[in-house]
Amino acid sequence: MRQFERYLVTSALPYANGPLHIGHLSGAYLSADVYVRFQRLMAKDILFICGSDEHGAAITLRAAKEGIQPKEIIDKYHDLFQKSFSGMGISFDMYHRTSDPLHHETSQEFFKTLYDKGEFLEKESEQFYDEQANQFLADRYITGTCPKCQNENAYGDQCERCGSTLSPTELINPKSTLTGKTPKLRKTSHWYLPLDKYEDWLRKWIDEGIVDDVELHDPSDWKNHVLGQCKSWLDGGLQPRSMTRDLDWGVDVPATIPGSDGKKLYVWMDAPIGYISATKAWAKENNGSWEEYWKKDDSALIHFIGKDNIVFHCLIFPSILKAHGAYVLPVNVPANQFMNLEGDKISTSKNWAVWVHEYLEDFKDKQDSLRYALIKNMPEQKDSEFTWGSFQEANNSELVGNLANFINRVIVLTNKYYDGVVPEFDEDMDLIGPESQTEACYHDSELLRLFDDLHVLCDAIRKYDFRGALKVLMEISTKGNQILQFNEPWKKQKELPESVKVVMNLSLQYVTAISVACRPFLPFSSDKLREILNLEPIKEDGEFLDLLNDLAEGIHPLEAGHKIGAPSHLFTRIEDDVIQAQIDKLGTKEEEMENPVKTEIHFDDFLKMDIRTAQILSAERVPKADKLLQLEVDLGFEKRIVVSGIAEFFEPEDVVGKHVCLLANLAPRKIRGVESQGMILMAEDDSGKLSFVSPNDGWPNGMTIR
Ligand code: B3M
Ligand code: ZN
Repeated sequence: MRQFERYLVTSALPYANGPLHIGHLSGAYLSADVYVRFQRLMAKDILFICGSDEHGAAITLRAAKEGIQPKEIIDKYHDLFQKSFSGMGISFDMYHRTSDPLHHETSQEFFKTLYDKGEFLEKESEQFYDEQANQFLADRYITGTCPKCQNENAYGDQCERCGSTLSPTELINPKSTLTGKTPKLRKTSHWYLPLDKYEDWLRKWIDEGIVDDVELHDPSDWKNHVLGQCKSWLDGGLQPRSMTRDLDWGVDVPATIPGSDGKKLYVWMDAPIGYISATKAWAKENNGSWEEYWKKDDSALIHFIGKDNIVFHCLIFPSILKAHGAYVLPVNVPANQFMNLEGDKISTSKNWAVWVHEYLEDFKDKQDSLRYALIKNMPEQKDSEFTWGSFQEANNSELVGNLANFINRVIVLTNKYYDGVVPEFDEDMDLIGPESQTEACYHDSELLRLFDDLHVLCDAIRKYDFRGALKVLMEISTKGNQILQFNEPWKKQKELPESVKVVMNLSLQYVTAISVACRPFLPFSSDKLREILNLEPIKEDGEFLDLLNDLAEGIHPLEAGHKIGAPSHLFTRIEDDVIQAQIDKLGTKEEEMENPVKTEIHFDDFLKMDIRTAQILSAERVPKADKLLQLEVDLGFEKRIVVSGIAEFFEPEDVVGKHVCLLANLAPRKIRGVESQGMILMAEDDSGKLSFVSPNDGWPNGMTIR
């Protein structure tokens, strides 16, 4: 493996148009966080960069639907993202946003450089234009019938029913989502990146890791599914791809470029440049150099993403970087596949998701339980599945039953036998061991075994095998439990106190090692554990490396004589009812209306109703009926008696003279002996309070309302 002086790790910039769910976490964020925390613990120079992706048609479309400005949407989600990420312990060095002026400048500079170098093709094409809304329509702004499966609600870029990739002109009966009108084709001109021209070097880079005769990375370090996707794109032949759009939200094409009017950068051109802008923002705040990370060839750029972003990070963005020049290319793109939920795809529209901000509210202080379950099940090589049942099982049997149980036993016994002071022991004394254990087992040899296990853990993380690494961590805890189980200090303390000291000292070394080794996965628990051990909190500044060096030199990570703290539970059980409540929540809409709109009717149904303006002439209570008023109303052409259930809210004298709307052709019916000839229309609020629906004063009675 090549040696690098510094690392720049990026996680895909989430679209600021909806909250984060566990699929996001397990894809691009937790994986990167484990990796970055680990490298910090190994004293590496590493930067962790992310931010909100605030451009793109999905955001403008949603704003248009809700009748608000894109800014309101991006602000809301940018804020929520920051809370969700920090709540889950995702330890970015910089979380930026693409609406920031620094990003606009940076991506414009990129565009201008590519333009000046003649890298773009300028091409005219015909695109759909909404003449009423006066704008070109992005693919997502057009719906119509899918030519493949006849789904009537296919989008201009994709049919969600049959999964086909479409182009807007393929849709049968296309409609603008803005106005519902049929859009017209109109000529427009855009700048294209000639990806076909880059095919050769891209192929050599993907297949061999070599660009311009320099070996940049070893392709065998890359995940198979990532290489597979890249190769299939390359084998299919790359096409020039438009890098601009006719939109009113996004980064402007630099004004100095002729024809830039009304043109914005394609969101997939600007978003990855967001990684660079974010690094610049970090450098500004920290007095650092962003260029070292992006331009020195001993810097490792690593993109953590989900599999749907592979083509952008492995083919398009590298092409942009190379076309610009002076930038490094990624040494790896360890994309994850997708995580499903309870047997189905995660779906925002169906609310089939575990939302991160809701989890944080429902499971206070249990961030590590979710981190654990998601890492354990990370879709590293293939799609995986999250179920609440397996989450509960992982928490209760593994975190509580194995990890917390081991630690708690060691801490409780140390406090009990030695008043919390780490015991000295006789180096030559072997462990007690079970009857069946034939080989003598010494403290030192056990620590060497721990050292080996920790090495395996480190190697797994370096290979982006986070599931494997987490498994090793749990095996270390299992071994700790076995040491206790074999040696049974609680039985031997009376007759063999010197042997018990060996066992307890060794167990304490294990617990100390775990406080460091669990850090990348379970940072919150690592903090707690350091407190329980009465050790310095971990600053992620080379502590893992120190631990390995100590063990290699025979130095005990926890010195005899050190006084630890009191026991406290690292993890607690999660009960069935809590899990059931989460399962019940799936697929239900939080903001479901209490009073949903009734099933649709046809205009003819509506026309059957004869609603007229009228005025109340007199009113009196109906005897022995608290809710009813008997009203005489004037319809202009005739007078009628109407019984109305409004007496709880209005006194008779309040309503005389009121202008009202009357359903005039409702079949008459007898109420408390009085024949009611129509119905007054009232508006009702959530609490059941009524108010009149009144035409303006001065309007004649008997007019038709429709
Ligand atoms: N926002 C797409 C996504 O969230 C996109 C990633 C940008 S990374 C530069 O899937
Ligand atoms: Zn279809």
